[in-house]
Amino acid sequence: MTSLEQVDPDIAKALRAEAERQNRNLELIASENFVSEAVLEAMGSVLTNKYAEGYPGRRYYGGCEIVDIAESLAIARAKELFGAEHANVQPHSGAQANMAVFFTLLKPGDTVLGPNLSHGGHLTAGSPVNYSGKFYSIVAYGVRRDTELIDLDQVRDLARRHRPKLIIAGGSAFPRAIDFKPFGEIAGEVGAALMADIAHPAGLVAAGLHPSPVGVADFVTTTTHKTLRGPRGGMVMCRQAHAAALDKTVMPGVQGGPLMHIIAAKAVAFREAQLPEWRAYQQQVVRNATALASALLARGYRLVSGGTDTHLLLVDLTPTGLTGKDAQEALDRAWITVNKNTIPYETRSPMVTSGIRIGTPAVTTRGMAEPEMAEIARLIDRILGKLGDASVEASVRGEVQELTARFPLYPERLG
Ligand code: DSN
Repeated sequence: MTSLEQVDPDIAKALRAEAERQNRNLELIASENFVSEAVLEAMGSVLTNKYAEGYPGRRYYGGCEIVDIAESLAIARAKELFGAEHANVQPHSGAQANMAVFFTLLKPGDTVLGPNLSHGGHLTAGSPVNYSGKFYSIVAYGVRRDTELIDLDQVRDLARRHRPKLIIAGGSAFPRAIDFKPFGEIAGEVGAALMADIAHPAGLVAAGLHPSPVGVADFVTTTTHKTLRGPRGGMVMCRQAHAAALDKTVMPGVQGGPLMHIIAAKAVAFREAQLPEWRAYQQQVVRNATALASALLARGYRLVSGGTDTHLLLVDLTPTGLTGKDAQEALDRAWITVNKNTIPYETRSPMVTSGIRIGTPAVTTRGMAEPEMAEIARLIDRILGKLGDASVEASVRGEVQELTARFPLYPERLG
C-alpha cells in the first residue's frame, strides 16, 4: 500500500481513476499532453518544501543552494532550446507569464493591440472578463473572413490608428503557423513592444517546425505543458535589455515564492527536449495533425482556414448543424476528449460554440501515427454522424478502448 493510499484513500482512488481515464480515452485536447515519469518524479519531489523568493545566487531565504542548481539548469536549458538571451522560468502559468509582461511594460489604461479571443486569441490578450481587458485599453484584430488567416493589413491599420504600447501575436486556437516578422515590423513602425505568446506551438518552435519569435519579439511567453511536454507552468523569454525589469516584475511584482519542484521539472523537460527523439516527436505531432485534417476533410468536415500547419485543427461544425457543446458531450460519452471552441465570426456563446478544437500532441506522445489518425477521424465521424445514438456511442467506446490499449500510458502506474 502506498503512503497516499494509507493517508487519503479517497484522493488515491481519484488519482488512480484519472490515470485510468487518461489511459483509456483518446486525448485530443490541443493544449494537453502526457509528461514523462522523469518529469512527474521531479514534480512530486521534496523541492516543494523550499521557499526561494529571488533568483539563483540572490535569494531572500537561506538554504537555497540546492534549488539554485535546479533553477540555473532550467534557465540555461530554456535559453539554449529557444536561442533566447534571457529566460525567467518562475511564472506559475501562461496567464501569469503574460501578466508579467503587461506589468513590465504598461501602466493601467495603456493601449494594447491583441488577437480577438474568438479568432484564436487567448483570454489574457484583452478579454473583457480578464484583468487584461479590465486594466488596459484593448484594440482587437482578427482573421480575414475569406482566408481565415490573420489579417495583417488590419493589424497594421489598427496599430497606426491607435498607437498601442504593446502588440500581441499568438494565442490558443490558430491552426496556421504565425509569421512573427511582419508583427515585428508593424510594432517597430508604431513604436510598440511586441509580445509573442507561443504557449501552443512552443514545442514546434523549439524543434524548428514553426517560425520562432525569438529575436523578433521583445518578449516571448509560453506555457511549459502543451507541445513542450513539461510540467504545468509558464515561462518568459526576452532580450537581455529587458531582463532586470522582467525579473523584478515576476518577483516581487506579481508572484511570491517560486514553485521549485515545478521549476526542477521544467529543467527535466528541457533536458528531454535536447534529445533527437524529442525533435522526431514534434515532427510526428505535425504530421499527425496534417493526417487528421486530411481525413476529416475527406469525410466532408469544414476546417477553419482549410487545414493546419501546426498541432491543432479547428472544425467548424456549422454545416453539420451541430454545436460545439453537443459534439464535445457526445464525443466525451464515447471516450474521445476534445473541447468546444469558438470559431472566427462566431455567432454562439463560448459555452455553446460552433466548433471543436482538436490537437495531436497527447496521442502522438502515446506513439500513434498516421494510420491511427485515419482511425480517429472515422470514430469522430461515427459519433457526429449519429449524434446521441447510444448504441453507436457504446460501439465507439469499444473501438476507442481497443485503440488506446495498443498504446499503453503510464504502465508502471497502472500495472
Ligand atoms: N486553456 C488553454 C488552452 O486550452 O489552450 C489556454 O490557456
